[in-house]
Amino acid sequence: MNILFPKNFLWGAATASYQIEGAFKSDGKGESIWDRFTHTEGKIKNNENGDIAVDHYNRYKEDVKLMSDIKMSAYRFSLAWTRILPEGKGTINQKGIDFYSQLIDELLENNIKPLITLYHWDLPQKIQDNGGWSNRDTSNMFAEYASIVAKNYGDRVNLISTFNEPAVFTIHGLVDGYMAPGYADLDHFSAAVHHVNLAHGLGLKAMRSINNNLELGCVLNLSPCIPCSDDPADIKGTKLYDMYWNRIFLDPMYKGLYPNNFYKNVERYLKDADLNIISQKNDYIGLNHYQHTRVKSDPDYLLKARGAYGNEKPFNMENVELTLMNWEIVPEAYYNQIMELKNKYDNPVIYLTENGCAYPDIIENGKINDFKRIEFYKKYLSAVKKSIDDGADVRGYMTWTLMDNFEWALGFEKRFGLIHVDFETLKRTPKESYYFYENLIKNNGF
Ligand code: GCO
Repeated sequence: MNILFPKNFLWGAATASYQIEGAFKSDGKGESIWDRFTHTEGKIKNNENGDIAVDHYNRYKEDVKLMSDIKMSAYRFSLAWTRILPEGKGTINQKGIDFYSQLIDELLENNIKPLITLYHWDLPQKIQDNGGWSNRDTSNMFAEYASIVAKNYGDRVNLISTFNEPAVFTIHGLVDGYMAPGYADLDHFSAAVHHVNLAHGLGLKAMRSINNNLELGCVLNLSPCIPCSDDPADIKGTKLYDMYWNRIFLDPMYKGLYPNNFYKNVERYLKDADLNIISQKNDYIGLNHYQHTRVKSDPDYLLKARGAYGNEKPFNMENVELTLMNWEIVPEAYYNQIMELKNKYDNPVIYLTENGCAYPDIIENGKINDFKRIEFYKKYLSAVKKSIDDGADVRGYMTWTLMDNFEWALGFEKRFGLIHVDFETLKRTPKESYYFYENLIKNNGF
């Protein structure tokens, strides 16, 4: 063994409410945009949906036990806004509050630190009906929701992220329509970008006014963008792509400014104090990272974003190893991304909130020998270790994901879990990578 991590490094897994919980209208839960979107014919591969997902709502104890059996020290999960506030605002649904309260207690009893994400894409449909993120009121509603979370769980949970991957849900939700709510409307998109940023700032403020001990930040998916060739057009396209995918949330939140070329799009939505509210001090950055992005000059660069999600493989080079998502395996990009945050964003505390890979794992003789996933983890964790050695303040690693689950527009086909789930019976079976993770945790390295 030669790769050792710092003492007290957090080892965990990440999930998201819509992808695992199911129970889509149990115990008073309201409708979210993902309920609506998946129930619309033709939006999701094989018309699948998360109505049942992997039934974590009813099986959370079993799932926590699986984490505790290998001594995970952290678990990152998101709350469904519509369980807590079925209509997005107004009356609180006590049963929703209770569900997450029980989950948190179960985690704490098992020495697993809970990390909450407030918003992993499942906006209350009622709020969407009033314009969703294009409406400035939504930012205030988000802050109200955040304060309810801080009041109810802040005594037991101190790490809270406002959003998961705002670039993904705004671009895919409002530019190419590939994800909920499924629009292609650039004005809606620009307004949404600003209001999500604002909601982040207002959310931080609201939570801090309730509890000053919380550690707060945002989870961003960042990926170094590299041009496909030295053609100046490709180089220019890459800058643009980088702006949309990496900077329009990171820079306002962590630097207090919009990229110059984007400013004109949001100017009309900006009010005086907004940028100060948005850029108030974050306690950490949550980094989700899967691959780097190769960019070709393309006037439809934003619409082509879908390719980066894994539906097509337009920009991959030949002879590069790919995962089932058609994502390239490039651990150096992970190292570079972490170091960029260290060097250009003021050496922040970093939690690695997602990293992982999909493979077509199958059970053979009762075993799932996902050795490719183990190799992936070894490579990516070596990159993490190198970044720590080079001074990055990385405090923990959450693998995506605990167990196979509903992969958004791609339905149930792409398996990312350490634990295999039979989507018919919902039986959980640990893969070999789960046992690799067990040893990793035990040795604090590999
Ligand atoms: C995202 C999300 C996860 C995904 C994972 C694999 O990045 O899209 O945070 O919900 O399932 O990244 O695609």
